[in-house]
Amino acid sequence: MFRKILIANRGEIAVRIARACRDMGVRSVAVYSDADRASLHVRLADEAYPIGPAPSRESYLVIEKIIGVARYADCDAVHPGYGFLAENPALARACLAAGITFIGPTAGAMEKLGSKTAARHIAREANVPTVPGTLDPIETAEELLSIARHTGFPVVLKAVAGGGGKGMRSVYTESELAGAWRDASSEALNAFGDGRLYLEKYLLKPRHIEIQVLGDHHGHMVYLGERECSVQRRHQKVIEEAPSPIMTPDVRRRMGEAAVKLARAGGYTNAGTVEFLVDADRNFYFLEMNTRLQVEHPVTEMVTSMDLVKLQIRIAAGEPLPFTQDDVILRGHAIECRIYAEDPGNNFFPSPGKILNLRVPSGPGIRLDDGVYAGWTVPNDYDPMLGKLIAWGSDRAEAIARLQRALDEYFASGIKTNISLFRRILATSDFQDGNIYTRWLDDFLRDSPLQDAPPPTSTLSPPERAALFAAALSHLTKAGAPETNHSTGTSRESSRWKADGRREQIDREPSR
Ligand code: MV4
Repeated sequence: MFRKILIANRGEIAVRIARACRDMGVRSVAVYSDADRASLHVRLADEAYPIGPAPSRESYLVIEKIIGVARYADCDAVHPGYGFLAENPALARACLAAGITFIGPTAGAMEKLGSKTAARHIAREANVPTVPGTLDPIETAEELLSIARHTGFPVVLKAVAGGGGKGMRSVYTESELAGAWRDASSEALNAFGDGRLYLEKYLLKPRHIEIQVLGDHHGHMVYLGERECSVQRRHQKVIEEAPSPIMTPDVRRRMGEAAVKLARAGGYTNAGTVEFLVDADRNFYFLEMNTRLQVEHPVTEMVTSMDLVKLQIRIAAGEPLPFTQDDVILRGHAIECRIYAEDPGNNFFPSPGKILNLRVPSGPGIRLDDGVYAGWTVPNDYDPMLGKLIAWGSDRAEAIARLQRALDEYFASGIKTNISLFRRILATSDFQDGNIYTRWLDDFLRDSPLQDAPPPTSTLSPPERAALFAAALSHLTKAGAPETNHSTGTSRESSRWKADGRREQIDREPSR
């Protein structure tokens, strides 16, 4: 086993990894930018080292700095978390060259399965169903037209280098094809420096369901069931759950086996996720593979009783998987909400700033993976996710009820949060019945303006609510009268995060 692991990340996932290290008796090393000096991951790790200015391009994304700290602090492994360098094969290679273990797949597997078109080739060869369309980038206008006609409308154009819906256009008629091509291509060129596009049949109202896989260095590979991730806002996941409300044991087995076949074909090791689109008849089609631990991994942990980060570390250290596919037993239901510092009243615009008061939920079936504390300032410079609230229940209805209870207990002041969004979603009959698809949330937000929000479905009695409020008030008074204009959130100085957010509001306006 490793002695010391460097955590090349920040926020809640860095905290999550530090906790796994502590549970395993492995020392943890945090790195932090100037904006993160007081961050929770720095406090919870055994050691911490500065890596430069707030912008991630000058800190969390600089491979030489990460390797430099790992060497200086004598680490024997690096965990990349998600985002930042997690899917950058150059970090895996740099670790290898420095004699440090990268906790993740090899650079080669990352390249093969992380590339959308290369992964589509591997899927076809491994007999894993893919959405009908092209395997390679389209070169000419004639080719585009003939492939679109052959595939049948509607079709969707996707960027080879794409992600997050950027460089993606659905096309319903032949006359829209050329314009959509130009738009998608220039958007992709802008965002990724690569304007190449491929084409797929456009599925209407599909679900996004993904399979968690885990492979060791001894030829063992298992699937740990699925996560339903259809509740998304502009290609950002908002709520995830396990299992999927539409899953059957037979479809789960077939999707799981397909995911394992694909990962094996790409020489994959460690934790990975295979994404599928699933239609109303439960036909599934491979979409892409994520070669990292994912934000929503806790719902899988809750229903499998496994610790995915510990397993990642044990696999990277060369241990064989400590169980087989037959030992994977799913129990109960888990639902996760991604809690963000953003303003539901202002189109979910980022709302960083100082957290004045924080009272977090707990109790039966509740797990909170967060990276914040009262008195800490949510920086402008990064994704403003505060953490994830996860509820487990013996069935889906119990998980929903516990999540609603926990949401009502969550109290944060000083920043805006998207807690009210989850209350609204959980109160709909569509969500309660599991009738969700990839555009569901965008449709819901378009069709039900904010005023229609139901009152909080509080499970606290009026005296309990009064007591909670009084406690918060007394804390505020003791802390001295807080300034209401916290410095970072309202300052007029340039904020990269807000500027990015504003740009995305423009870029990501749904086209249909
Ligand atoms: C699709 C699709 C329908 N048909 N591909 C959006 C982001 C990218 N990862 C894949 N996406 C989609 N690809 C075909 N052939 C619908 C979507 C899609 C979507 C997928 C997952 C979650 C939310 C979504 C929202 C809109 C569209």
